[in-house]
Amino acid sequence: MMRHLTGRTQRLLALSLVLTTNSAAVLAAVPDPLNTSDKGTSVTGQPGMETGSAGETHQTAADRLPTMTTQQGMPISDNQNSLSAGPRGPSLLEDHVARNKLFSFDHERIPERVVHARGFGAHGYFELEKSLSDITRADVFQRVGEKTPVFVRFSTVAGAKGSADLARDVRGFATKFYTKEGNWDLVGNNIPVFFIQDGMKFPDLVHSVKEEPDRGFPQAASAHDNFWDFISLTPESMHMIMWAMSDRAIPRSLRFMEGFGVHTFRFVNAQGKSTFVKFHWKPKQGMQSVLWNEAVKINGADPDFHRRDLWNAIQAGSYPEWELGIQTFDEDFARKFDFDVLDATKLIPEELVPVRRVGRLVLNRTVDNFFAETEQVAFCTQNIVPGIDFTDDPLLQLRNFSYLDTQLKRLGSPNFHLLPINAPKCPVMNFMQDGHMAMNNPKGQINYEPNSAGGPRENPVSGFRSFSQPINGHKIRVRPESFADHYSQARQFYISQTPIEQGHISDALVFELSKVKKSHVRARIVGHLENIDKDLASKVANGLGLASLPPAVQAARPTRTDLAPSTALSILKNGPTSFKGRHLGILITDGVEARMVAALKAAAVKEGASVSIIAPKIEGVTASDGSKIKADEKINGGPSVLFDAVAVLASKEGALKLAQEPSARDFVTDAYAHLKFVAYNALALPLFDKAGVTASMDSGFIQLKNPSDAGGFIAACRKLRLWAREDKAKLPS
Ligand code: HDE
Repeated sequence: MMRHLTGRTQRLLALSLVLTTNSAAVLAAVPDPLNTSDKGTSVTGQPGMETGSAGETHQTAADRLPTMTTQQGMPISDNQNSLSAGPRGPSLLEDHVARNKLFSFDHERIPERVVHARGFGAHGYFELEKSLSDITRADVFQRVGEKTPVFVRFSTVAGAKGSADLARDVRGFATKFYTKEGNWDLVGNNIPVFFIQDGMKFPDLVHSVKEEPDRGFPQAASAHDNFWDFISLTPESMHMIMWAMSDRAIPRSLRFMEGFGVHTFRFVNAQGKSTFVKFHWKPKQGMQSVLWNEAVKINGADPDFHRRDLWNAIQAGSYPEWELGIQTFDEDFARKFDFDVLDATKLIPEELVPVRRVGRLVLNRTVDNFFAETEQVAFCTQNIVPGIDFTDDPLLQLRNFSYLDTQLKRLGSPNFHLLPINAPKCPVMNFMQDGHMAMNNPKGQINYEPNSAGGPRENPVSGFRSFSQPINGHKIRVRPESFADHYSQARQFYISQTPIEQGHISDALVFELSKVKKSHVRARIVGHLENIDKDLASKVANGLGLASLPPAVQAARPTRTDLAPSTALSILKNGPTSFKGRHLGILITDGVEARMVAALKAAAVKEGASVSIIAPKIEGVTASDGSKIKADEKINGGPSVLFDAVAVLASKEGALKLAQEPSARDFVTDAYAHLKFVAYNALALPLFDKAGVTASMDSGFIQLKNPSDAGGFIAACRKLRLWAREDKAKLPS
């Protein structure tokens, strides 16, 4: 019926309908479709386009808005209706305007990354705090106080681009340093070791963890037959499995996790001397993870939990920071070390080689456009700079081929380095030219070197020179003997954990293996665990319901029991001492005491935490003094799993109503089960009664009698969880 109307007439009609059918108050809340000054609705990104200014009438705003064009710049008269033969006739192929629009739309996607598809990036800087000029000539490590721009992309590995953030998975931690001598990409993970020793096995590892090919599921989950079958036949992965089954694989926030370069790299100084180096990122916010039961629920409540958290923190000016740490050592140490420094399934305990903090990474700017930056960023391990070099780690060597190859496929052009997110911020000068989407072509007659005209020349002094490493050997396919110990460091990791963390590892193994249908695979994994720790193997066997322990898997090397526990490997032994950067959820009802809410909020903010108000209705509540308190979430959209600590402040009537609401009862039962600190006022107790937690209320439940009690509650929250509750809050394993 509206086919004959132009777009503008349609909009005006829609507006007049709103005007005639709604009260003025309702209309005020309806976003003005023509006022593009509203955040998020502006038409920008095209040269010469400006947004309208607020306060104009609809008609004049529409008249003065910039004219929409095709990609060729031709003005468009109608963006609502395609060209057809008569009002009800077929569409005409001649409609170059509609075809131009659909053409662009049809190509909006590029191939998602095969691994690390789901990611989230942010800009920031790296500031050098200690000069490393004695051990590396890398420009980024010369001048204390100098800031180098960076882009960091965090990711999960196994899931597709649209998968949930809290999968049990390794997190990617990839940093692009835009240095004055070229881009350096440190493409690391939040776990310092890897599943495999040789890049040749990477496709098998990834195939095994991804969706099973006949059914296309499960996605973003290692809890299935293929993964555990592969792992059970790959003893070298056992150290990594200990990490992946630990709480490291379910971080509370991307801000609360460590990062690692994983491989041993080289620093090379001005004299050409090489020093081995391992890179670490230490979060200034401290480490924190979720519980598995919590992770599962977060994935349902907010699959974007991690990206939203990072976005919110940066938008609020609470910029996450990491310290860059380095472990450096020479050939002598490498020779004496119990394991091969080229083996990416091994780490060097911090107790043996301390981590030296040399600078800080600050993330202070979210992206302007997710696709242009986070999706199109192309990390390549072979992007190194003078002063940094590779080692012969066979995983790293194959990565150096794979990343460039992958970017060509994903971005479709050898000129992907010209995209702003990938372009170096220092001069780029060479005679490379042409190709897909070439934008920087040489000017003039000369495009070769040597030439008699001038132009860029190689520079043997400042240019990149590979470390002059002697190489000799037979051409062979073999795994070195020095890579053969697969269990000793897995054991060291396990015994370095607190009993609570050890319990989480065995629980995770039981959970994952219980999803495996093939019993011989389950048994084989237990056989590996016996080589790591007998008690762990028994716990898992018991959790799976095995009648007896299966035979231990034959080990290539016996497990060493003389490796000392390393404190640095535990999250809980290194926990933060503040509630800073954490998130408090306050559930309130009509009739709440406004002073109490305000005091709690103020105490949290003073600590550096953020606060969300949850209420039965999104418009908020009317407090006992008649004031209005706005809500950030409606109760069923703001479950307690989204917060680090919670409070329930209710009136008598409000609490009785909440007690009838399943999501309000879950709010408190989950807070209890997830060992959170919970503040409440006495009138809120009927909710706790109905939820069945009153009898279990322990020292983690803190009653607020007066507003002055708020500070004490926030101080208690610094512990993040009441671990002592865990044994009572779950089924004994
Ligand atoms: Fe990757 N990896 N990887 N990887 N990796 C990719 O590159 C690959 C490995 C890591 O946010 C891919 O652009 C091979 C170790 C991160 O964009 C691909 C091998 C570590 C990211 C690829 C490894 C990583 C990737 C997929 C074994 C930790 C995300 C799309 C030889 C040190 C970067 C892409 C981002 C991404 C290949 C092993 C970390 C296919 C062949 C070990 C953080 O090229």
